[in-house]
Amino acid sequence: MNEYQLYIDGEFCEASDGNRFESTNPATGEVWATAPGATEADVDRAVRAAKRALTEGDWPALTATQRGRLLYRLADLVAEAAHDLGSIETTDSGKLAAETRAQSAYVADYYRYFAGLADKIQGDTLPIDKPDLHVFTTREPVGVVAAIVPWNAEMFLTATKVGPALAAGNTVVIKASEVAPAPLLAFARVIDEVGFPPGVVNLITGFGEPCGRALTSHPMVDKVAFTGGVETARHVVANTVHNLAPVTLELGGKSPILVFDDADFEGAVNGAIAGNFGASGQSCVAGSRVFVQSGIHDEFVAEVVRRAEQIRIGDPLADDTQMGPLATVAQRDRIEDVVAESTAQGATLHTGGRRPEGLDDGWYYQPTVLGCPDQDVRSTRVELFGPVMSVLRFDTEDEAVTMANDTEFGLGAGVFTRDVSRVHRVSRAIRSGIVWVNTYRAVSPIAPFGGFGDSGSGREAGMDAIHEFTTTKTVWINTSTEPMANPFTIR
Ligand code: TXE
Repeated sequence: MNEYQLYIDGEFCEASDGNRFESTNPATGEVWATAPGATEADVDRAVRAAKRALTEGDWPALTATQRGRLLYRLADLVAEAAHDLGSIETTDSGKLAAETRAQSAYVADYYRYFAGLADKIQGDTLPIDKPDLHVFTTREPVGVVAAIVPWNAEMFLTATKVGPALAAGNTVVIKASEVAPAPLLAFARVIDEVGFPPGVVNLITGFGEPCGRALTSHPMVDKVAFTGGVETARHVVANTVHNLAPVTLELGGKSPILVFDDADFEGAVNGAIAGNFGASGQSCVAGSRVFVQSGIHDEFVAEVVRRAEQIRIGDPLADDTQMGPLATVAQRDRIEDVVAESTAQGATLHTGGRRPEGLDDGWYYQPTVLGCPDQDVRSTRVELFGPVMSVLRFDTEDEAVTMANDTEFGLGAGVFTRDVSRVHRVSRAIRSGIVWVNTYRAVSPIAPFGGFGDSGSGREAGMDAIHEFTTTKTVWINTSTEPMANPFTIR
């Protein structure tokens, strides 16, 4: 059994009430680790440590370049630990080791990108409309950041918050998901090795109640960066009524992939496969509504089904596995319910829709392709967070765009076509934070990431992320040789 600890104020510790909860390996259904569930008192201690570190001690005295150096060191240590951190993430969340290890290694590039930005965060000098005044702005850290991270890409979703937050001089309390707390609690050892002043980075875990609630409503929290589901986001936003902290929300979606008759067929099939079955479909940018133009619709469905049926499902730690289990049994139960409801509503089950044979211990589900007559079918409406592709037919470009935009979400979109004018028309018309053309699921530290509508607000990555974690200070300096005028003397 692996026993993890919280990391508060530079020390590893247990929860104040001594309680621990169990974490299950989704590939086997067996408990493999335990973690302390942070209490309100633990949350309070972590936030106070972060508050102290923000204004006292070594952290606020560092130059921006020195902060950047610490982030470079973090990047190097993450790169060294990538294989082990990836294995822990796979064991705890069921996500494929090939993905978690590669993602942990790429996470180092996120820290490097933000390390480089640390001393490039600058304000403006203003050509002010008054004599004898010199006015300039600086970008200041917002303060104590609460970073709430789900289980589906933990190292990555932590880097997109912690990288820009630290580069800008903030301090952070990271809350790891109770579904898979181990990777981030293991990451605390890497944080400890970097040598940040105590309290700059704190790592806790626990359930929404009390841990998530206590953290997001804490009066000393100045900013909340949240990735998770829409319903939880509503609680988070409601909690911030207590501290009025601005909130960045990254909430997943029901992203469309539009495949036109003139598309490169192989590329479009690969886009749909990657968008739906990569990470067992447990990806916020899953392209789970695939719209295919009539001319190639039947051929496309046949090929996608053939490819889905070839996917090797199994132990996510094994090198030759292509798809692992779902992260929780509740997740699989819900997918089964929605697929059953969708077929009852008239969807055709082209393939999948069942648990794979011989993998009874873990929470596995077959790659599934549903042919949907319209978007009244439930699988086209709700985020399933599983390997379920809903395919719909369209005739005209306008029809495709209208159908693609018929959703509350707006995170990603894929467009597959060879027509360059259509590329511009369609990517302009689609309401989503990201559009991929003839590719899908690409991310980079350099490119802003985030959504429209119920997919969230604010942007992670790129220079935009720095703006999310800084606030403007305006400095007015009287340069006159005369003292400031008496406000009650009328001239
Ligand atoms: O996420 P939750 P869950 C979607 C996906 C999935 C659904 C539910 O559709 O099926 O959300 O997943 C913490 N105050 N996404 O239940 O509940 C919680 O402890 C503060 C999309 O796993 O949103 C965890 O650390 N925090 C997605 C985090 O919120 C609270 C990724 C996320 O958990 C809280 C994951 C509270 N009151 C799920 N209650 C994406 N955008 O990629 C819970 N939490």
